[in-house]
Amino acid sequence: MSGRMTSPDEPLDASGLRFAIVAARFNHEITERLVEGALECFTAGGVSGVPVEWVPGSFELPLAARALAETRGVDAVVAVGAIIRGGTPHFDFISTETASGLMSAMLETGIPISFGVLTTDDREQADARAGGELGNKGWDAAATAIEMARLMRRLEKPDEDAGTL
Ligand code: DLZ
Repeated sequence: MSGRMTSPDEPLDASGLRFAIVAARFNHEITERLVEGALECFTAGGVSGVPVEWVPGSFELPLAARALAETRGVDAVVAVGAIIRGGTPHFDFISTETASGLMSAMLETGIPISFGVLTTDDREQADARAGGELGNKGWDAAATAIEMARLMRRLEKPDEDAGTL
């Protein structure tokens, strides 16, 4: 499965870092592929055995992401979901609250939480971004988590950072 790699200046090196994934079961045919992409990215970065916790839908992601960030000693969390527009205003409520809830959880905990949540008009657009012709946004979210974890390690522990990170 292919995805965007980080820039040449930012190698995909997750060694020594810890991560967790929280994923929404709603639209699971999509989110399972996003989780797969995220796990492949972590493996490519040198980290295996990243735990995956499931919640019912994207609306539940912020609370669970926050709990993971606070209790698991992780350097970053990846939140995965697929919000697909239907015929009601549900889409707008869920996508807005999910994004703002994840941002609040990230700022309140100080732990990076990357936004691996698709917000698409239809299933076709979601398929394209979950291992289809537009790559895998789960991979991208994991790459972002790695980059942000490295950055936070560098900013918070500059002395330990002189070597590899
Ligand atoms: C209810 C609902 C709807 C209509 N659509 C989605 C969606 O496209 N993607 C998603 O992740 N979750 C959806 N949900 C479920 C809500 O996120 C949430 O789980 C329920 O409203 C219960 O709080």
